Amino acid sequence: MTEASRSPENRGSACAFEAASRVMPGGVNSPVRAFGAVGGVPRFIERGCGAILHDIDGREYIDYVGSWGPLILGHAHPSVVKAVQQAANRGTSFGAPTEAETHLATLIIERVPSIEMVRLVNSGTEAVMSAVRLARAVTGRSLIVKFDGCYHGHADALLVAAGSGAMTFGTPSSPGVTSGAAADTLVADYNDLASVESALADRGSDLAAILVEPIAGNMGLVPPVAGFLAGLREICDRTGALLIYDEVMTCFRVAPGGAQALYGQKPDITCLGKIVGGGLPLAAYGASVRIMQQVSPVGPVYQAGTLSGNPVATAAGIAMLEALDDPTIYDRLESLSARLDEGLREAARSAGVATRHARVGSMLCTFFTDSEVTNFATASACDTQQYARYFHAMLDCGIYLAPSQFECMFVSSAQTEEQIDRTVAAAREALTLTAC
Ligand code: KE4
Repeated sequence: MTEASRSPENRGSACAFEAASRVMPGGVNSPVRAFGAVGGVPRFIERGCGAILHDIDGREYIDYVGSWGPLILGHAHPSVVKAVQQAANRGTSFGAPTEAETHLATLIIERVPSIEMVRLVNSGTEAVMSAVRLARAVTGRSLIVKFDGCYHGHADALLVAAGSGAMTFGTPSSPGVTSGAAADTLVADYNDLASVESALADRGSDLAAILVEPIAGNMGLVPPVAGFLAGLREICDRTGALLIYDEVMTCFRVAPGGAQALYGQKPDITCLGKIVGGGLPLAAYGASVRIMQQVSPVGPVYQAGTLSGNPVATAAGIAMLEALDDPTIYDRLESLSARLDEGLREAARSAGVATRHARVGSMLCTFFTDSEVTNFATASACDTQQYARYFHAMLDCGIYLAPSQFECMFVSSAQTEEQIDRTVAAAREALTLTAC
């Protein structure tokens, strides 16, 4: 823990963390927020405005977490807030259909190339869990292939990590996940088609789906190498399996139509989350009409949710997607992100620190390693202790990064060139300070 984390100016967060830890596991409602990977006291946030987070000790941070991706327009975007207020004034939930859900579903279908019909749910976990169930039902098969280092939420069948070697039967990565729940999940190496082929040598006929983050964002940022996504498409076409893109993080982030639009690929089922909910609990999964007609109540695949398509969350999602129609937004995100990426690379060079950098659109990552990062094994070789020192040095400079080497930085359109330059200057100082 750095001096600043113990220092008086963080006393509020330290006290709040102690109180929270007495009533909630780890004092948080999602593990990564607890700073377990970097140590120290998580900052308790009082409010967010644009690109800035304000903590309860009165400190300000330029925010590159953006609530883990949803806040591509920054905090408290006026049109999102207004839509939420107006919706809430009409009632917060009805448990009955509303035209707003049709509106948001239509906006999604218009933007995401492979989606003809969509179901709104409450979280990315729920979207992916439902997509896997749907793929198993449509194909009548059981096996799912996922990739080591890709995260798809905390459904039992997907809390599965590779055992030894590149390809193994999934082994549960959490107590409480039974071997039965993991038995039909195979784990392959990202960017390695051969690792998928070798697993299917004698089981391809039982493959229901390949599930992939088309741009991996949960082992740091690892883009697909040339041919990887097309190769997964070919394997699915050849075996009769479905291809599921988990675009919870990437859709509307790297392009309005997500990674599938960016790379010109066509999955069978797409999972959405984060940005699509405008910062409120809303996610979705979608596919062709043929596939989605298998979902209850039209089809036999059961999936339900008390608050699915919630009117307040739906209003936020509509406002977010409509605000992203501003043709200058993605150009601004590209300009700001390129400026940041170039600055961080130069800062590492001038500090003499071995790093590798990745960027796709407004998703970026600095890996503390001297080797190329193309999968979980190479990502895992990063110096996570050096990342932790860098994280705290940046936090002390008022720069809020993800508290883990295995996450991404997200730029929002609310950031300014001045804030980007201030971030680069802080990185130069932090890298020099923590180089040893
Ligand atoms: P949620 O259930 O957290 O809404 O979404 C799960 C999920 C699914 N798919 C992808 C590609 C994801 O990145 C996520 C969630 N992302 C993490 C951070 N990388 C959320 C942060 C957290 O767990 O608190």
